Amino acid sequence: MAANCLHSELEDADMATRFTRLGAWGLWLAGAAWLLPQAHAEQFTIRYETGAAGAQTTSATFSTVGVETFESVSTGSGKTYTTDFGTGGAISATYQNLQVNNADKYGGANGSGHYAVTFSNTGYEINFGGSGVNYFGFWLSALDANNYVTFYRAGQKLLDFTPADLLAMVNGQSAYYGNPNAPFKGQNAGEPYAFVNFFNEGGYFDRIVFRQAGGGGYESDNHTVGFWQTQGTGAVVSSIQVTAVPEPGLAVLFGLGSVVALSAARRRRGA
Ligand SMILES: [Ca+2]
Ligand SMILES: [Ca+2]
Repeated sequence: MAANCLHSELEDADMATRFTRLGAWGLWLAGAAWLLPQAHAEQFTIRYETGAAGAQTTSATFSTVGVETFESVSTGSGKTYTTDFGTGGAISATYQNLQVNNADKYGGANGSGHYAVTFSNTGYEINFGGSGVNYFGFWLSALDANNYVTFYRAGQKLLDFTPADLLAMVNGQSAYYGNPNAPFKGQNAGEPYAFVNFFNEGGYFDRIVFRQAGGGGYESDNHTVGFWQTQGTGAVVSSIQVTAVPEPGLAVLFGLGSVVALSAARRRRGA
């Protein structure tokens, strides 16, 4: 009787171990499934500030936000520049191949200081540390049809924003045309000036590329980054559903990681 009891207790203990193992495997598989590459749809909403024509800052609100004004960057081209956007280190990024100019009729918030520009299709890029941010906004000055800005996450292109929609929206609104700032006020009257906001509503981005796909330049200032709470008072330019699919390289890496983890688990079980 006592022996039977002992046997039964041993069996119970064995069953409990098995269940624990099953549970652990279940958790592991769930974790692996979560890590495996999956297409993930998310929405970008793009707004331009309408509160006052000539607005050079955002009306959105944030849990964390910072602004790069380029005032501490010397003028010149081909620059690598790391900044925390004045966030005290909460958000940081490195600009590569950046050109910075003195304010002129094409750019420079408030008509003074420095601004960012590119004249090439290679352009310049901003690489964020960590998992990136879900908001980017900037004062887009002297907007032209060749201004392209592209958002990426983990090497995957999320959004290639062409200026056609924004140009169409401000077309005919004379308040947006020409430099709004003294001492260049009214100059370059054939091109609009507007503050543009990009809100990712379903995820983050960690790389932004500015490029000029033809003649002219892509001028901008007051690069604003952060984690948004409300989208402010701007008008919607477009709301675009994007699909992020991890790179094949990453998928292979995840797959390889799973195989390695499986063999390690098998070895541990066999030992
Ligand atoms: Ca500036
Ligand atoms: Ca331009």
